[in-house]
Amino acid sequence: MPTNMIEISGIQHLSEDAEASWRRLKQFGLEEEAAQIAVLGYAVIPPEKVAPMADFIEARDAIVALAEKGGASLTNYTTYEEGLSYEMYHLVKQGRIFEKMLINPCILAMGKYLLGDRMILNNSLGYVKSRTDKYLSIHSDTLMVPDPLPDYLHLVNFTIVLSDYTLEAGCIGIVPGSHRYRRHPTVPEERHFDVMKPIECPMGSVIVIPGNTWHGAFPKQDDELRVTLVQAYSRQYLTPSVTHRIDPEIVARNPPEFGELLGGRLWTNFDEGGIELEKFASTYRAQRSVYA
Ligand SMILES: O=C(O)CCC(=O)C(=O)O
Ligand SMILES: [Fe+2]
Repeated sequence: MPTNMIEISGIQHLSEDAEASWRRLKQFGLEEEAAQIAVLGYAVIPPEKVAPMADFIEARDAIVALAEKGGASLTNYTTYEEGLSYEMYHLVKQGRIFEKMLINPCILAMGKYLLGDRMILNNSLGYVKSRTDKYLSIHSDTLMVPDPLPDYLHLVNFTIVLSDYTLEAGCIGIVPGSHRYRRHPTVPEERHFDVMKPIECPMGSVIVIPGNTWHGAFPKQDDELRVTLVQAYSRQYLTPSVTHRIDPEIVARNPPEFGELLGGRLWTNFDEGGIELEKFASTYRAQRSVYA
């Protein structure tokens, strides 16, 4: 094929993008985690690959302070739904440490491998949880998407663990291999807690939960606070859970990647002026390359 035809077909991009993705994974020492995701459907990235402990402490303290300010301790850190934590929404708008975590290079390397280079922010959540005898029922995070789920991912949840996760402390449970089912659990399966594996890991770990993988959480049997920061990213076509409307000053003080995660490269949502051709043309590549 003449070179220009190869370019048009996108095959050239696919191989370049795949190589670039692999280089990025290697740069952060994430080869084993990538293999775990392929085989088991999840991975736990150890703290030292992600960020200095001071960043995790800062994020933990910021979340606990927000929870306190919101009156969480008055309700003993419960929210309306069985098994859910006290939740705080759109943290990216609520502190510099959350801005920093959004663009954490190690998380982005793994995210872009799983979701393509044009991934966007889907959700930014804080959880604080205290003692509870309730499980969080088993589900997959590709909410609102009917079965069968595709082989590639729409969405990935990066759960940043900000207190030590143990079974007693009510850690997340994952059903290893469940990503292969490519469907949501049925209603009875949502309560098959005996197949959930407890994900025990120290503060600062990042649990990668691809959107096809079934997970829930165990009852919390101690009185320590469980603290979690969740950053979910998705491919560019999935409607984000949180708004991308954000103070332009926040975008301006961060590297360009930050604005891109908040929709800066999307060609959709245009007005009377119509399509911005450059954004459209470069987006087109994504349909030929899962890494684009
Ligand atoms: O941290 C947990 O308890 C699990 C929450 C969950 O399912 C999620 O973040 O998607
Ligand atoms: Fe979930």
